[in-house]
This record gives sequence, C-alpha cells and structure tokens, in this order.
Amino acid sequence: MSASPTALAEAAAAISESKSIVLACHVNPDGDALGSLLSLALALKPLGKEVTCLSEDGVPDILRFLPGSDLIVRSTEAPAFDLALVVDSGELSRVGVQVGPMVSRARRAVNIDHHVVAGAFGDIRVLDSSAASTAEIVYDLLQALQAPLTPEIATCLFTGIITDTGSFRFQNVTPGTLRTAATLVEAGASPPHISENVFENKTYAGTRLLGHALSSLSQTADGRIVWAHITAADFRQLGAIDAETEGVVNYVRGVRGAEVGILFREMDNGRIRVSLRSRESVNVAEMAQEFGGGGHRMAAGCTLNIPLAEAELALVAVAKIAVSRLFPG
Ligand SMILES: [Mn+2]
Repeated sequence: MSASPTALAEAAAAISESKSIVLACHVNPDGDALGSLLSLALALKPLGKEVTCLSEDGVPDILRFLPGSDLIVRSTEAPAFDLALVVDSGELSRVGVQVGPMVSRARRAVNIDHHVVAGAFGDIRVLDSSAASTAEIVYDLLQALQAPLTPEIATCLFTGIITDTGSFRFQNVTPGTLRTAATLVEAGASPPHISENVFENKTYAGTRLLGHALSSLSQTADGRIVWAHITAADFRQLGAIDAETEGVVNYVRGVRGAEVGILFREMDNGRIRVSLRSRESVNVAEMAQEFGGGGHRMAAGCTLNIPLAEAELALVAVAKIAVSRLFPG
C-alpha cells in the first residue's frame, strides 16, 4: 500500500485553499517528525502560506542543523487556523497536551503518517504504513503540490528517511525509499553532512549513558530476549538529556541471537518508558499495545507506571510468550 492518490490530491487541495496553516509533530521529536514538518513549512512559505510550526518539546540539539529549525515554536497564541498538518503522529494525542488544543483550533486537519494504529484521525488522512518514513509521504505530497524541491527541503526529507531507516539498514526500506532518497540527493541533500549530524554527534554524557545502559544488559537463557535499563539516577548523574537515549535500544537488539531488544528508561516521575525492537519475526507493536502503547512491527514503545524491576518482569514475560509462539520448544 502507498498513500492513496486521492488522499494526496485532497491534501494538496486543502493546502491550496488555506492561508493560515499550523504544522505539528509528536513530542520528543525525531528526525522524521521534524524533517517532515520543516520540509512542509519550507515548501509552503514561498506559496504565500502563513505557517506556524509547533513542537511541544522544541528541537533537540542534534536536529538544529535542519534548515528552518528556527521556525519551530512550542506554543502559539493564534486563535484559529484554516488548516492543520499533523505529521508522524499515530494519534492526535501524540502532539502533546499543550500543542493538542492549538492544533484543534484549525478548521480542518490533515493526518500525514506511516504508523500502524487504530486511532487514525483527521478530516483528510494521508496514510501509508508501507512507507519507511513520514518524509517519503511528504515527498509525494510536495510532488502533488508541484512545490519546487530546494536543497533545504531535500535535506529535511533525507534526514527523515535516514532517521527512520537507520541509514537504510532496517526492514522497512523499499525500492521506493531508495528512489525518493536518490531524488533528494540529486536535489542537494548531502548524505555525509546529514549522517555526521544525526549519527556521529553524540555528546560525552550521552556516550557514557550508553555505556551504563549496556553494562545493565541481561538476556533470557535462550538469548532471544535481551534487555537493558537506564535508571533515573544514572541519567541525572551523567547530565544526559532525553534525546541521548535515542538509539540505545538498537545496540540491545543488535546482540547476536536477540529476537526482541528492550530498553527500559526510568523517568524522573517514576514512570518507565519502554522501547521495543525486533528482527523480522516478533511483532513488538502488539506487545506494546498490551500496555497501552503502539508503534510498528519492528519498533514500538509504551509507558508503564510501575517500578523499574516490575516493568522488566512484565515486559520480559510478554516477550517470552511472543517468542515461544514463534519458536516452540
Ligand atoms: Mn516516522
């Protein structure tokens, strides 16, 4: 499946008919969320649109290199908008408790996303769960709008693609992903420049945090489930920031023989944020859904309001069931 041409045309028409447009992405934004949002903003401004770019958590340091990142604000006083474009958010609540009501002030909303969820929203839904990134769908939308592809826009979109594909390594990569990426490079996106910013830009504190997480590594007897944790105390002592937990879970899943990799992050409020990764076999989105979370087949997450040790027991138990179904005996 790819985003339906009808939905793309409807979204393009809605944009053309609108003057004031609010754009929003999910909390704790990643390269796909902000890359998608900013590429739209950069394309819409020259079309004479008044764009308001909302990110409840602002812009993480490593994504400040994105062209247009200075357009991002955390809130707006504007009383109304003609249109809202919500990117990379499976559910509207993902934009955050502050930004949510601001987005709702728009007369119409367009949902542009590649997550697999039940809670789809929006008057127009440009959804494609086969896309590796929202950026690929935004690229199609910009084509439908006949918006010129500048090097800045290409940089934002390419960043979205390499973030969500782990530099074209993940299962979600399709020939379409690579074709879009090739077009973006032709339009001026620089793979080494973007990769250096996104992947080789870890702070000293963030690298030590990775070390602490990996020293907590555990596995089941068969080695198929591997997990690690980050305690709130470690996080505080090292002076790490939230974005620096990003990617840690991929090291956990990267252990030979691991079918499921789990990272438990104890927050200051005591809640446990859980990141789940699998190889092809196990559907971790289903696991996350059991705890009120969601995501993709191979990358999902949920938040638990129980102590760290209990959260580890609960998730590992559910993972064992999922793994035993696939590998009986
Ligand atoms: Mn995404």
